[in-house]
Amino acid sequence: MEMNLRMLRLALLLGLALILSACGGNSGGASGGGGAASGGASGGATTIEIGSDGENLAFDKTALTATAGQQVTVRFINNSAVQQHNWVLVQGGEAEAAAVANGGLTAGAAAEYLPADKANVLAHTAVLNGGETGEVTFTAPAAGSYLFICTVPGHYPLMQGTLTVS
Ligand SMILES: [Cu+2]
Repeated sequence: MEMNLRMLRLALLLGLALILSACGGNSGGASGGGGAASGGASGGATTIEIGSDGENLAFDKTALTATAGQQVTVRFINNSAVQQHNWVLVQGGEAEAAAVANGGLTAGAAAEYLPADKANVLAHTAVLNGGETGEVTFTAPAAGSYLFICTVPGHYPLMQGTLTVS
């Protein structure tokens, strides 16, 4: 019985995947494998991949999405050969993000360029050297817009993006 249900669920997922790949649209957001109304609880876990944009001081994606309460893993790939980067998700707006970046600057490399006061740091990877990949898993916060930044000195003004939680 349990086996049949599993197979049925798998078949449904495969069917959904086929439909999604067939129509190519992405209107539903990026909740990987969640399934629209069938899942019940707050959407399945999802993994988001993001990188730095080569040697530019930029992320290769500036818009990410998640569902409130969803378990999110961000896999951040430092595509630069020489620059260090991190990925830091901030609670608040531009002012809070600037404060986190400035606090990180003051705290320095030994503190992973993170401020002493982490009240507005929702999630962060380690500081990654060129070519490294780091992951952080967190629970998506309440619906809203959240800035993500790199706090390696001098990068914050250019390395920003928005996580939209719905
Ligand atoms: Cu950076």
